[in-house]
Amino acid sequence: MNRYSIKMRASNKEEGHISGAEKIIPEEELEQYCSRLLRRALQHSKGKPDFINLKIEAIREEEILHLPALTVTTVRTDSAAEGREVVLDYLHKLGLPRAEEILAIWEQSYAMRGAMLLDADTLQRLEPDRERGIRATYMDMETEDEARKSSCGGKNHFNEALVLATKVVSHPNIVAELCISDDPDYVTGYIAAREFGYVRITTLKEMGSPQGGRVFLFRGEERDLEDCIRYLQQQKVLVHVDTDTDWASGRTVV
Ligand code: PML
Ligand code: MG
Repeated sequence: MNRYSIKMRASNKEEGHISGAEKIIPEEELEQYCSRLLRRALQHSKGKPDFINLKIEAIREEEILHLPALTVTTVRTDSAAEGREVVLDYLHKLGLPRAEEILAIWEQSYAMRGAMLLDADTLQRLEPDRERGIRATYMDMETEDEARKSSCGGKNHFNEALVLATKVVSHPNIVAELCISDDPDYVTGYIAAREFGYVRITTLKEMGSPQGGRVFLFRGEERDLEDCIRYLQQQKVLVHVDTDTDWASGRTVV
């Protein structure tokens, strides 16, 4: 099958970045998805873009890594403080004694365009460009579920985050990922790791806050770093999800 990667990003002078999305799709669906992504760029609540970039690249089948989606658990929390406690618990489960410090450093990622790459033990920042951060990219979901496929016109935070987290924590040197959305009205965040899957935390920040960011926690030798960054930014990944899962709420509520 001939597949293509499509990436869309939209911006304007007032807001800067407005919207961005990506897909990996068969050639027959290329036209349809280009127009959906274009609509998404044009209808974003942040405003009208004065610049839209659509980048289309051919992908060979043998370049694609296929991964099963992480299992999903939902933890209900009523406040940002409670949410942060949940993150701390999970970081401790991973044997990371400097969990409190990791949470404090996470806040520095709020000003970045991409994610922070942080050494989980020394807490040294590892991104080559600290302002840009690491852009985990070239990934999409593979599913037979037509409703989920067609939701690509609008943003589905959860679907997109599950795909990204599955890719990111599948690298052997990434112990976990932490994420809070920068959308002011989206307070659900998560911690993901190979050990326990994707843990959604229903309240992880205050409603109305535009602060959000991602941290990838790295554990490994210096010689592993280059391969890890290459994987995060360039490896093509398709994440496979079951069609019979209640994706809206996640699988387990604890
Ligand atoms: C983002 O805004 O891209 C981050 C989305 C976090 C999604 C959390 C969830 O709903 O599981
Ligand atoms: Mg956002």
